[in-house]
Amino acid sequence: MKPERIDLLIHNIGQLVTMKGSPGPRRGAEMSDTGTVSGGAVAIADGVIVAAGPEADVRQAVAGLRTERTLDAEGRLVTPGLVEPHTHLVHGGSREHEYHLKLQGVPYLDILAQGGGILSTVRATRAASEDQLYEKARKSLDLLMLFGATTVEAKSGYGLTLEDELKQLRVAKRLNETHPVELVSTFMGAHAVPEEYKGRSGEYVRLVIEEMLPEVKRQGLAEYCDVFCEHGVFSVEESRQILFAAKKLGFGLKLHADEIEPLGGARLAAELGCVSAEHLLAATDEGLRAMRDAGVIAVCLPATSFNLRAPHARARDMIDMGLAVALSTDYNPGSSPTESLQLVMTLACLNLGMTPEEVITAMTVNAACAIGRGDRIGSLEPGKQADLVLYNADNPAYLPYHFGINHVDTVIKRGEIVVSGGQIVQ
Ligand code: IZC
Ligand code: ZN
Repeated sequence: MKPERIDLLIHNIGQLVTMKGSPGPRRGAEMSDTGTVSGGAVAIADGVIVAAGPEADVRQAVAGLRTERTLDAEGRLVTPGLVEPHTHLVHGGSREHEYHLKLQGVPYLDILAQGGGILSTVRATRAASEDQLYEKARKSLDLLMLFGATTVEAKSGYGLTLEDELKQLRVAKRLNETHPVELVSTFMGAHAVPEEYKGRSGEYVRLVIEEMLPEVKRQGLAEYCDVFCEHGVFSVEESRQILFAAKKLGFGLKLHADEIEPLGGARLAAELGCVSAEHLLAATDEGLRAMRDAGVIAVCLPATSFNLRAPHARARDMIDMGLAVALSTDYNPGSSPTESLQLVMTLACLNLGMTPEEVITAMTVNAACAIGRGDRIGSLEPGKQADLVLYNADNPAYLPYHFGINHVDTVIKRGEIVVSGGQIVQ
């Protein structure tokens, strides 16, 4: 339906990355097609895109309509709002007290096995009030937004009791209601075996399946269920049981798969019809082919590999095999304490062998599909939500190239300017 007026017309855009075309996700060679036009404009009404493309076409499409506000992009690069499909956003405390262990070369899983790592954050999260968790997560969400994210997935998994998991999920719900960034919630009660269940993981798995999953569902606090399928954490069989139960309850499925050891997580994600599988550093060709054939999106997390000084996911091979790849910070207090998707852009180019065009695809349309939002966000096309980012850059390659700084000038969420001149609009 044609609107009666335009709320915001952004004109004089240098390069406009539209990602228009297929509903997504983009697989393999399609990931290079970003639908970029030079000399663009975007017209927005009621938080939705009315027209996006070459400025002359957009002006023609909205001719005769009153325009409430215009924004001169002054030749800047514009992309769809970045979509962050994998974070452990809500948690208490931080883990710099373990940094010296990590620097000495103590492996991530050893720190966990000694009662640190995730379990250290579990203690801090249990001890924190809901308001404290909210305040801490809000600051991180502000940073994610300042670095260009307009939608963010957030996992629980630092409570590991029913009440503490619900507490984390309620914080994510409140953030979604109060912060400009939109949140998508994932229940991850199977993130670690809590200390009080040490040596009794089977009993904890039963608690997750019989008590936590049904109650999270009853309260409508999460859309997805995720499991840390890893040596010494949850086995492939335990992961299968949890995800199978979640699927029956109507959750979408995600899986931390083959991050450190090649356990067969990729194959399990394909078997269960997960929307995405994450990490995949150790995934075999056979596992990746199974994911491709089942349409599971591969979410790569190069900041985690960088920070753990671990091997890199084979994103180049994945794309060449025809998979759809998405990218994420994996923001969490242990393996990846960063909110910068722009740092991830650089690491994806340098360490995963991706091109800047593939990186933008992986952070927009493919990331949107990895959280079930491909119909509403991830591209700039008529009818889609008006989420976009203006950068102090001329072209996509400049973003990963000039690294370690923030290029974002303006962020627009649902048609509202929420960041301007690199600052949050109060
Ligand atoms: O807190 O260490 N990998 N879970 C699985 C994490 C990293 C988060 C953490
Ligand atoms: Zn994770």
